[in-house]
Amino acid sequence: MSSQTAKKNTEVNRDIIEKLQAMGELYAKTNDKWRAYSYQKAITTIRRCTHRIDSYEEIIKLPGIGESLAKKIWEIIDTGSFEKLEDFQSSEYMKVLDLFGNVWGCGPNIAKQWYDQGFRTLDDLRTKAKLSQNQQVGLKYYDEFLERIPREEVTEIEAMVKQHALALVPGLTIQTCGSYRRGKATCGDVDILITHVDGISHDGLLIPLTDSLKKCGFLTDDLILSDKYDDDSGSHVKYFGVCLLPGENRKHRRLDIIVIPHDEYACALLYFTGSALFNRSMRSLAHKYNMYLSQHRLNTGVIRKNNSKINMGTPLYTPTEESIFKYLNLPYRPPEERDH
Ligand code: DCP
Ligand code: MG
Ligand code: MN
Repeated sequence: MSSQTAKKNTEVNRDIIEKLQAMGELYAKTNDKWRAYSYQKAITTIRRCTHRIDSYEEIIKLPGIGESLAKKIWEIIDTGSFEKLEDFQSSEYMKVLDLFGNVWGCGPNIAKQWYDQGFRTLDDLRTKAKLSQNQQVGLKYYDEFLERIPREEVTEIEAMVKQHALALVPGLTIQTCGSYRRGKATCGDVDILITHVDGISHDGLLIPLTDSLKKCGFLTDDLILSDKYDDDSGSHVKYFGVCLLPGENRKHRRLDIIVIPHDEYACALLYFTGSALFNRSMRSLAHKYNMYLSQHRLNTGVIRKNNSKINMGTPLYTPTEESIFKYLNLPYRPPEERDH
């Protein structure tokens, strides 16, 4: 979770981290969660090393790195290559899993199922597989969804959503989160968070908003619309879909909109800004303080038994992101420093 030093240290062991990252991602694609997690843990540990790692003895002493992983790390340092990764990357199985896993909404389990059913190409899926609505949309825009969205275009998409939302309800707070708020030059999708300071005017906005955006042709396909209150007794409503800006040579882009009550704004903003990895670290830190951090709120005095909460505790007053960092005894980190 260190920020400035993390950048420098990533440089010193960059080749190791990149190879471990690639391997961890492949394991995630085969749904080998345990291995994917060990790789992620090893990466976090190595990122903290302030110098170039250069002996096997040193690796095996690092916390959380066992013998088998240590040997692989040493192979990378000693030979500059990682045979298992290369084998894995060039196997037909991995290539197909990778291809199928990039269909929006398709997890490793479905990718595996399709592989087991004998499918090998996207055309196989189009012609032979039984596809859900979402998978059909995912396939239709397969290439477009793999392309990153330039930051400037995210700003244009945000402007479009703002225009329609504010025409319905003046005074809404509309904030683009995700990788955009973290300052990235390109984004995978557009994540927009909407609330209203008066605490009530956000209610009932989502459907009229998406209707308005559909009418003008901006929203082209729906993926998920959940306008019921979700888990954790929160009251977020969300829309996941596909949008297309007017004009020549435009591409279909993934758009996520979440509408929330104002008293949950800071926790939702923190969650939706991410990164996912950063969120996980924040949550596990909260856990250590017997707190519980969700996209809705930060609770204190939580009692857990065998990892399940037997007492949910009480919500803390969280008017800003800064206040959440403070409760967790962390120095504030601006969005640009929340990749890890
Ligand atoms: N999020 C999370 N855990 C997940 C998925 C998402 O905590 N499993 C949170 C953190 C993310 C945010 O939601 O930053 C938005 O999710 P995205 O999938 O849109 O991720 P990013 O915007 O960070 O990256 P990208 O540029 O790929 O969209
Ligand atoms: Mg995003
Ligand atoms: Mn998103």
